[in-house]
Amino acid sequence: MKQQREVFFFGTTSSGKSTLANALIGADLLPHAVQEMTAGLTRVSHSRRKSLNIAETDGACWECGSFDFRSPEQIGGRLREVMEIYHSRGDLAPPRFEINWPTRIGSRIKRRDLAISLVDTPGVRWVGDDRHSHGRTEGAVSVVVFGADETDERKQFDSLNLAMSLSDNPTNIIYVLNKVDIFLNDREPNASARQLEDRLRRMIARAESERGFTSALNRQIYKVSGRIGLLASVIEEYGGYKSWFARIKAKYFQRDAKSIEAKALEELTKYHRHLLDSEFLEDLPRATSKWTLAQRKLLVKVALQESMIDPLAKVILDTLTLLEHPFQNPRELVA
Ligand SMILES: Nc1nc2c(ncn2[C@@H]2O[C@H](COP(=O)(O)OP(=O)(O)OP(=O)(O)O)[C@@H](O)[C@H]2O)c(=O)[nH]1
Ligand SMILES: [Mg+2]
Repeated sequence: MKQQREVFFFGTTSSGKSTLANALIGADLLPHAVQEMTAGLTRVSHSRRKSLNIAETDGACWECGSFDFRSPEQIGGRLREVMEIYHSRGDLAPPRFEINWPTRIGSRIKRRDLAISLVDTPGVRWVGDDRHSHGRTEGAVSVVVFGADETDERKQFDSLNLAMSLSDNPTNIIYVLNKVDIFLNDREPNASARQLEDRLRRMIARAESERGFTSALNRQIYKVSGRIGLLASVIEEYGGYKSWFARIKAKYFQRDAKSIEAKALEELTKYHRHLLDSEFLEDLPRATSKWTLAQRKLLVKVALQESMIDPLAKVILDTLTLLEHPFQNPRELVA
């Protein structure tokens, strides 16, 4: 029997929770949008099978039950439809989705007795927003996502408090500063990100001390770009870049692989001037459709590195594994 371990995503609306979860999944499954998007809870469990189940919730006026959907478009499209109906009505119980999917992060788990689920939540929308009735996150890892473009500090503090109040142990919370790509145009991108990071670190310390946690640890804040990570991991998967076997799988077994790869590549090229050396840029044809496989592979490799998605996946998996050995956990030793 596998032990199921959950990873919850918290944060203010539009901080990029769904985009980041998608990047760790390696597919564009969870709907994301400029305006408030996610409604209800969506659990994505790592599995070799692909499926979608929509739970019967109070007043649900959408089709519930199991769907034999295999492509990210089908699943993401259905989630979006249901979430839009829910937002437009306002009087219904929030929907609940269960997805099985072969996730990028889950495929890195070597142990056969451990299984991972990612749980996407709706954002904290206003100060005091308490629509989160999903209960405590005991025995789970919580990822608190801060958007680098968020200006409302009180809302950020509220989302932080929510994650802390639902968690049984502050060492199981991972802090992420997302959208750091917005600093790419700055003269000193690292300095801009560091300033924000310092402010957030002070905010975390304040929230911890208000809860009576006497933390001796300097909380780490992981800087990522969910957007770049999502695009790069989707291209890698649907272009079959990892091996000849992956290329055959993409070509013959993944629906719409070619168009999914092309769409993500087109999007990613918006960033390529920041990612690639000028020498390399000179040789690149203007149209992405004319790029060679080697050129596409290089862009994806650099984008994945810059996005810091895989190092974040490692931190999440390390934290999940530590949950089983509480006495290796520094918090438990000093408590
Ligand atoms: N530049 C940039 N934009 C991002 C990044 N991640 C997400 N976004 C954008 O931010 C907006 C919100 O992203 P979502 O993933 O929907 O955010 P969310 O936190 O899930 O939002 P709710 O579900 O509504 O709470 C979308 O327009 C995304 O494209 C990123 O790393 N960089
Ligand atoms: Mg969302």
